[in-house]
Amino acid sequence: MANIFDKWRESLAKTRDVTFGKIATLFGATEIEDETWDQLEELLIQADVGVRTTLYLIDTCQEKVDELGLTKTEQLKSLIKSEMSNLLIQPEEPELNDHPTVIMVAGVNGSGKTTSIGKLAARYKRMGKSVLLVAADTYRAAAIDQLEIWAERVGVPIITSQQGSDPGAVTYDGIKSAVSRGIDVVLIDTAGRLHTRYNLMEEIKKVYRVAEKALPGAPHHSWIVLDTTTGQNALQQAEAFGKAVNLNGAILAKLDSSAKGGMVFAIKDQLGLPVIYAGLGEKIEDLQLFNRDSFISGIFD
Ligand SMILES: Nc1nc2c(ncn2[C@@H]2O[C@H](COP(=O)(O)OP(=O)(O)OP(=O)(O)O)[C@@H](O)[C@H]2O)c(=O)[nH]1
Ligand SMILES: [Mg+2]
Repeated sequence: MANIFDKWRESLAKTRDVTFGKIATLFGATEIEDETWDQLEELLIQADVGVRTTLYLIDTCQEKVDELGLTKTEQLKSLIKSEMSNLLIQPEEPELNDHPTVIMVAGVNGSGKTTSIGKLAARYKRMGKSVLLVAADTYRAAAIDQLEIWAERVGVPIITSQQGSDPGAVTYDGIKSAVSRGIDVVLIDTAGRLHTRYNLMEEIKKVYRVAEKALPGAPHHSWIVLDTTTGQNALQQAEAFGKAVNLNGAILAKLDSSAKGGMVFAIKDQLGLPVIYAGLGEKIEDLQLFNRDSFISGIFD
């Protein structure tokens, strides 16, 4: 366990050093003053927590400070940590009980979809599940190659089609193939698309409809991959994808290379989505179940 904790700490170094570490220095043996709240507000916004979530946190903490009669900033520190923790959901490993369980992965260009799928395939395989990858990013030949490399590396089968072909068709074939082969988990890699491009968002809706046609109830999970380095922008992306398709979770990629880990707090607060997995590095085992406690202590301490 110590290992996992260290890994989170190490991956959160940028977020801690650039932003939350400064918040931690506000807390000491001093008295809570008006200025403390102003500084806290400013630092939370700088930390990509987002204006709405920041104001919510400040309000809630101010109320509790009055209610409990707290006077010292060090008391405020544990209060804010626990209120921040309340903004996060501790996820459990998603249920993979449907045979097959179809998981659709979407997001903007370069957010980390294909890499996250490769890591998820390895994770589920380690859990004893049979996994099939579907290359529904048919825009670029390189995208298909990239997923093929992951399939080979992890040792799982893959369904592909020609570059430029219909992403719905390969999705359909992939799910049908998984059903007939008795596969446990199907991971569908979709093309990166800007959430502002109408046609591309219509296309992903179609891919979802095809999945449902291939297997009623599919996709069982639909996750958006958010690049943590984009901070608050990622929220607008998630909102737009959520309007197009029925998302039930987020994967936070590149937490290790971002100073903007504060955006995590807004995901549940503003979008109602749980963060299920987090990318803590480049290695195959670096996609981990989001850990609320490790996250909070990793950014502050
Ligand atoms: N450090 C780090 N790098 C990551 C992580 N996840 C993805 N990357 C890197 O981010 C880059 C883009 O990842 P991809 O998986 O290709 O992203 P994508 O969303 O599939 O991209 P498109 O298919 O082009 O839309 C690659 O260089 C990955 O190695 C992570 O958790 N940590
Ligand atoms: Mg990709």
